[in-house]
Amino acid sequence: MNKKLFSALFVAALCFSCTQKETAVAPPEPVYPIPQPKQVAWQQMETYAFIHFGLNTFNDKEWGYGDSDPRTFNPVKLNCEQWAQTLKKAGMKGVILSAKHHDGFCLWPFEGTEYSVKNSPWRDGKGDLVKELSDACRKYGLKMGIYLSPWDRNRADYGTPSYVEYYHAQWMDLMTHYGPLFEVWFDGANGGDGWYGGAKEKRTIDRKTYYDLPGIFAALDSLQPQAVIFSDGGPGCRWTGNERGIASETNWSFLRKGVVYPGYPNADELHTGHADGDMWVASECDVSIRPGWFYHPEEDNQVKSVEQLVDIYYKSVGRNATLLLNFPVDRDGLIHPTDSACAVRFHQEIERQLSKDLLAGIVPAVSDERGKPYTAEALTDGKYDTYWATTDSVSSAVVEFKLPAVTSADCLMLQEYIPLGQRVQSFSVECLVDGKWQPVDTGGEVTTTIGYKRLIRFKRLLISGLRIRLEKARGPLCLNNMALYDTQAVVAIQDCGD
Ligand code: FUL
Repeated sequence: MNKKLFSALFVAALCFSCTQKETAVAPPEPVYPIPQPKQVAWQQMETYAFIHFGLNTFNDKEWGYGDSDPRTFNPVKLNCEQWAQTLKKAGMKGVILSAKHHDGFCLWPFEGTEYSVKNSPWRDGKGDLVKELSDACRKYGLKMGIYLSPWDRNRADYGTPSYVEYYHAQWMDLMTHYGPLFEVWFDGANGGDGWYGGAKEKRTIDRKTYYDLPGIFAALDSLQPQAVIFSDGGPGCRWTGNERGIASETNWSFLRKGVVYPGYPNADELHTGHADGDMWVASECDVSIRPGWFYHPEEDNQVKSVEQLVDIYYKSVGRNATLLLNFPVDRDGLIHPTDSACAVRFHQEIERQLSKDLLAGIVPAVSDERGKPYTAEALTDGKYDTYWATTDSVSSAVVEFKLPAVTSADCLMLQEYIPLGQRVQSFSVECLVDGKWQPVDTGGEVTTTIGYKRLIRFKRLLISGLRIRLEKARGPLCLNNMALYDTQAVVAIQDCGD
């Protein structure tokens, strides 16, 4: 390049960056607590699967006592690729396997115990289910997670320090041999009666201290830094307080430090989160596609319908939580065809209902705007990382959309830009119907928090405008996306029984 051309380009670049400086304003300050980037990535997964499988499957149990014979574990057609393909088709982004449930039976050949797949007829005792599933996940692009029950009703030393060493060693093994884990699950149900090496007694432990969870969490942080740690109280994500897959309408992604521990008795607090919490611990909704977590043939006709699953989706993902949907793998070692059909059709139905965003590309009028690049355009540009924000002193605003034509609508989607915190405490929605603004009928669903995502279903209306009043927030507003749908625009997917 000749010198003249170089200096001309240099001056042009300088001028461009000066203009940028003049027009771009500073981003809003975060409002704490805020999520770690891995917690944002985890929430963006939205739906992922649970698999409960083990000796319970073959012995018709939910909570095995710890004495079922390992020789009864024989899933002759087991095929993790069938699981992965099904889950992929059902829109799941990952899968968490019960590597060991309360009965203590290990689905991988852990060297610290004889109570594992190595003493079963499956693959002549040479199988490793954790490996087979992690290979299938890699092949089909699913993330892998592990559930490892702290409570172990098989171990003779449960309740003593040596069991804690054993439990830590199990985690070390799982952390170091099966690739990256996106989530690790610490169940709150623990302690009580069990076989315990033949003692057959009740053992209680101090849930707060016995397992030395901080020690395991530290190892996880260094060996699996991307893994989000689930327990009743986090630190990565928290139980939503029920096993029905339903999050609270008011759902804060915060907990107060040092309050909640595994087995915490106050489920209501877990349900709403602590509005004044100082830790980011978003809620996860776990629910089984059947009544039980494990497979029972008599539940073959009790698989949740597409309609029930869709409702669960709106009440979990649509209320600032993730959905962890459980599949009880059957005695052949496969996801049962009914479960598979219902889950796939559920996903197709959600895709159908939320396929056409009626606000795409429409720039709303806003009562306040921070300045470039935090302008109203960002709300409907379909990008996650661009957002509209208000000026520092403003924590309420009105966002108004004019629609190009009268259209029917019945569902609104709102997203706060959570990397900067969760802020909105209250909002309301109005529609322009026959030239008059009227509040939408949400059927009683309260419009308080938004968080990562809120889906508000309302009575279907023919509308020409939409107004969202963001009434109260913990700081200036930062929202990255808004969308509007007519979920009944196209004929619904048939239910799985049809
Ligand atoms: C509970 C357990 O006791 C159930 O068996 C199941 O594993 C569920 C996901 O968590 O606490």
